[in-house]
Amino acid sequence: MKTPSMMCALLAAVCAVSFARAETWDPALEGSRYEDCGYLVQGVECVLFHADGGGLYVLQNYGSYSVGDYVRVMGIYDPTCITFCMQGDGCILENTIDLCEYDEFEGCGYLVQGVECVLFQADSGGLYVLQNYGPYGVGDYVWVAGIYDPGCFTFCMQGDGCILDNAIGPCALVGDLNCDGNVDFFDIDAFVLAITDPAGYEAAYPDCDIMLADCNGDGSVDFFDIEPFVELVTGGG
Ligand SMILES: [Ca+2]
Ligand SMILES: [Ca+2]
Repeated sequence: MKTPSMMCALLAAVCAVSFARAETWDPALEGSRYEDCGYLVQGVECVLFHADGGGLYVLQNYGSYSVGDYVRVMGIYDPTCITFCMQGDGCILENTIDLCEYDEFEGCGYLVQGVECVLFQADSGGLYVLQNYGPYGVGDYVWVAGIYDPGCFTFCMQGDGCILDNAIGPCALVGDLNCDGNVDFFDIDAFVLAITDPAGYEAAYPDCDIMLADCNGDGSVDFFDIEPFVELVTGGG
């Protein structure tokens, strides 16, 4: 096994190789600017940058970051660099390195059974592993808000990444007038009340949203919503 001091010596050697190349850098290659986020991972000989967009790179500059950190790297891509790392798809030279900010995710979707895990099938199209499922299970229609991590490592072996530190709750369903999470025949009485007596509806269902009776999505709750409501109830039941 390598000692820490040996590893430092090896890293220094990488820098020496990279700097040597940088000194003879061809300005014509300035166009190959590189920028991406990804994880720093432990390779066979070196710490490497595993980019979200694909590729495993040796960095000239690791800053104060180490294995496991999620970082944004900007530099110049050199596919032909020679290092002792013996793996990867080239080097990123003269690079800056900072913590990478994740995108936020918020949306509704169904929890579905995947090969290894329960997954979140978002209405917006992606299939995600959630960090927190709360009391919910397969078949539930839920609202999820959290941090989207496209490069997470899980044993689920499928999906488009993870949503971390997420909140999860029931998702408001159009037509769910008794707000029990389903659109079915039990919503009919509440729907009729909503369109005929809005004040009576608010009194009877103080925790529900009367706008969920706007089944044709025109912004008002009225008799024009009856036909699309019937379609929702009969189609969903
Ligand atoms: Ca309902
Ligand atoms: Ca309407």
